[in-house]
Amino acid sequence: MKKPVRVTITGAAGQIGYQLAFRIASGQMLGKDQPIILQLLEISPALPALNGVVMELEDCAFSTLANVIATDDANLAFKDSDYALLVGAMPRGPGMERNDLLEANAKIFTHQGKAINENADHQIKVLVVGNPANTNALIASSNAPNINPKNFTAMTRLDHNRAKAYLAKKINSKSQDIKNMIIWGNHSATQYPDIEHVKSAGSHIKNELKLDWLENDFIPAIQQRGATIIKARGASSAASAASAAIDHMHDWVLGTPSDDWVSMGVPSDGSYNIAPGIIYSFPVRCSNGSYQIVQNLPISDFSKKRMINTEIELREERAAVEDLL
Ligand code: NAX
Repeated sequence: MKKPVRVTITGAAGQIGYQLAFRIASGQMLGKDQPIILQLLEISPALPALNGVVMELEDCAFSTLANVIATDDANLAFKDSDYALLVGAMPRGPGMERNDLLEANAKIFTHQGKAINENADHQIKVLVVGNPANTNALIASSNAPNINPKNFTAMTRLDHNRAKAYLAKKINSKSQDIKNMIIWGNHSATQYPDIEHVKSAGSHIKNELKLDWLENDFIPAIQQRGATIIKARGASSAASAASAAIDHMHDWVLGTPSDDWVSMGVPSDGSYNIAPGIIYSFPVRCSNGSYQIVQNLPISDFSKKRMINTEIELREERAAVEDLL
């Protein structure tokens, strides 16, 4: 067994947190040989519920779970943390405009960015799940000057996984045989799920798909999948979101297969002419605990237009919270 690592989950008593805590504690994120100390953060009114989660974690008797800390103090929750999954966020309430949501969450992610800066291990890897995920990640990063901005990422892996599954169904393949999917941009309805580089069992699939299906079925279905699930379930995606968060962290730490890449929201470095200063989803390859944006992919005019559209939304989100950066 290795030395234990500390994993912080915020919003740990919420829907996604309830899935994540058990899967991480049982070794599904970092491996069965990696002991975990879970550091769970909630707001004060949710502490009784969080204590219930802690009791259930104990009752699982996971061999990989070394300790659990449950708290409403961000400084304690991020103390010496090696990995953080920032899930807790303010949901969009009735009558709330997009900018109200941005502002409410900006406060949470400013506070947590500072707590990470002051308490966490400086090599910490951070995944932001709470929405608006890309801009929340930017705010947290801006408030953590001691941590490399590359270590703050946002989750578009759920969109990536959804797109693979949707394509596999369409062409009668298996999700695991669909490679080189890309989600560009924001985790929002402007995201661009790009199939132009996708291969199934080693062959490009672009020519098997009609433009009409792409434009009027596939792209809107992936962009709206979250809303479709809310309509069906009466609650937003939780198990699939937790699963995607685990995939994101697993691949970042342990690497991507040599014949594939994944989508991650990461600070733009100007690749593909996307403006630096925003957190934008790119195709990335991971190895030795770091990621690199896949370079030099040919981009069609069809794609370019959609990549710019989602970039514009992220720049607008950034402008709305500029004073916090
Ligand atoms: P829930 O409302 O079930 O849980 C959120 C939890 O966060 C609650 O228990 C709440 O008490 C806690 N919380 C609120 N403010 C906090 C703070 N300042 N510190 C610590 N905890 C805090 O929501 P859930 O369904 O778990 O979703 C969580 C977030 O994930 C939402 O923002 C949601 O929009 C977002 N999602 C993001 C996805 C993505 O792909 N990036 C997909 C799934 C999900 O919709």
